[in-house]
Amino acid sequence: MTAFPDVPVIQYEGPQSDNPLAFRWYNPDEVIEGKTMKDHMRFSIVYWHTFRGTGADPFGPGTAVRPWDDGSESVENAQKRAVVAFELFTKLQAPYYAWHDRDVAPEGANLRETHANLDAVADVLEEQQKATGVKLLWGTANMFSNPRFMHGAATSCNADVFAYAGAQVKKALEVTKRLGGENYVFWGGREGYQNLYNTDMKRELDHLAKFFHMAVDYAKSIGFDGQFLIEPKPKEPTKHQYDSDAAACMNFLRAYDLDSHFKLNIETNHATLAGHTMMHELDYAGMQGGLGSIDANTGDLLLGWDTDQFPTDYYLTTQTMLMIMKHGGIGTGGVNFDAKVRRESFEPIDLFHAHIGGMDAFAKGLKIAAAIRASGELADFVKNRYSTWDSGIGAKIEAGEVGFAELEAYMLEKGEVDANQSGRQEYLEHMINKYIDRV
Ligand code: XLS
Ligand code: NI
Ligand code: NI
Repeated sequence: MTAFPDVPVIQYEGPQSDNPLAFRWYNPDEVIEGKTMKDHMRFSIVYWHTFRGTGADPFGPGTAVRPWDDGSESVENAQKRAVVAFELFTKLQAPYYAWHDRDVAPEGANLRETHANLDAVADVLEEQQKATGVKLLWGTANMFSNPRFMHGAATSCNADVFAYAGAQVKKALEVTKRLGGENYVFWGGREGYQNLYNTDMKRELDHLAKFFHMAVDYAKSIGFDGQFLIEPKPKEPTKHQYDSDAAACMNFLRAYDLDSHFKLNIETNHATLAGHTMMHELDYAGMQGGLGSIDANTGDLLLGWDTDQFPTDYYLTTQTMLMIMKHGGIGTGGVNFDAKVRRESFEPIDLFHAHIGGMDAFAKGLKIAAAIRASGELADFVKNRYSTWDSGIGAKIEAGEVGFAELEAYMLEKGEVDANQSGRQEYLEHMINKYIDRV
């Protein structure tokens, strides 16, 4: 049985290929800076958008044609779907995938039944992982769809909801461990507020931290040694999400003594919703030692919500790979396509076009970034721009040898600052184009 009879295993054919079902740039075994493309990217496909997305929007129902799915919430349907998912992962040569507990298995009549459903589907996932070699990048728990989570999960005003969420994450951690998951992610879901009149923000944040500490303790007790990740997002579904951006997350982690256990999973469309670029969020997380993984998508700059589109923009992928390489790589994380095909792209084949385009855009971004790094042109410019800090008064300031009194004495003697140099933004933007042209 095959769900995609007309799709072969996608192969690298090179930039001149006109075959839409081939990679033009993603060549898994090609070595760049001493590492294969496969290991640089660690591509991952998400279960939720790709296998549970229907294309429904607030104005109409789903449009997606998915012949393998009978549309029911049965365990049997979920198990069949899992087999199809691995056919797609394999045909795209994606080494990893990621899920929420509720994507892979349906909720039962009670928690006991829900746990059993998850186990029953995990049996198939485990079997498929073994048969194909595809691995689990991360697991997570959906603590935002069910109405019980209307006020949040760990930050709910209702203590029972916190307890339910704890039980759910306990199970999700066990299944993630069973499937060899390399990370475990917390995206905030409904952890935030719609208004402050009814919200005790301090109490909610204390609870959130307590929840994370419980997760760390439980992971330790079962021997799960995957990396914990928090996924910043500023808004949607709530008006203010507590994990609003990389800086807010790092502050939260430090304030509650969680920074040694958590890193960040940075998502492009969340960065732009926060009023930042992906490059900014990656550089910030990286310089704080908190860069763990990325959710690779893009937004539509004319739309103000999380559109989760597949990335094809070389500037975006170049900047992303420049930052990842600058900060020493993605570790146990990956380039995870938290992206969905448009409602109008309703055919199964669109899932392939979408991922091939995203993987190729990242592969080319990696090559461009490597070329920029190899020439040293950009790094030299930046180094030179800060050269006044390498000797003289700059070096003394950095070394902590002087205070305001010495600075005053220095400036009284000198009278005026040395001339400033141009930032050369336009020169640099044009220079980056040179590498995009040449790769
Ligand atoms: C939502 C998030 C979500 C997480 C996983 O905006 O991106 O998909 O990645 O819960
Ligand atoms: Ni995401
Ligand atoms: Ni998102």
